[in-house]
Amino acid sequence: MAFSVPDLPYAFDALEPHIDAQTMEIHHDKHHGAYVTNANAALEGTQWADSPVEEILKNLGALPAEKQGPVRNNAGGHYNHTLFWESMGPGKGGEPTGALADAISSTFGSFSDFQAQLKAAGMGRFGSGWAWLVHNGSGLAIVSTPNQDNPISDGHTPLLGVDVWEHAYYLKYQNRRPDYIDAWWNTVNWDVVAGRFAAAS
Ligand code: MN3
Repeated sequence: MAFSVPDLPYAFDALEPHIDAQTMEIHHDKHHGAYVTNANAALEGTQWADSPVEEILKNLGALPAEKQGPVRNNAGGHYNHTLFWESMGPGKGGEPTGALADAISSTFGSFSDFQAQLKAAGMGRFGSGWAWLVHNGSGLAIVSTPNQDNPISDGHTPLLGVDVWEHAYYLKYQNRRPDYIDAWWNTVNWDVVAGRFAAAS
């Protein structure tokens, strides 16, 4: 079945004032919409047309050479944004609890050290891309990917990602990517992230 853009699990303005409604609407309807349209066009008529997106991204090298670029970018964009919308919510933020909190502290030193390192990964991504908290098979790690690449293609399990493409923040924050990342923490749904961590552990 062809991919479709999932409905946002909250209203466009639900993440105000941290992420503005106009950015959310354009980002979800136009940007995510285009990734879905282009991914479906690239996969149509191939043996991968009905495959789960995770399966496709884990096996990009198995695709026909001329499909690899378009699928990497557009199926990647679909996967990344679906995960991104689900990782946020109104009235969220704060800090994780339980096993995820313990793992973050033991891996990065403290929650604030973790926040600083993820922010640095997002700031250090030149141009467009993402910064991620992943489970790498043995524990937690922070990675960054260009464009719409996803750590799943490197064998890692993404737990949380922050979109640092300018389209994610430019209307409200202009060139101030650090301010956007600082505000984005107030939207993180740690229950969802903890669920991914439990499934990956
Ligand atoms: Mn985006």
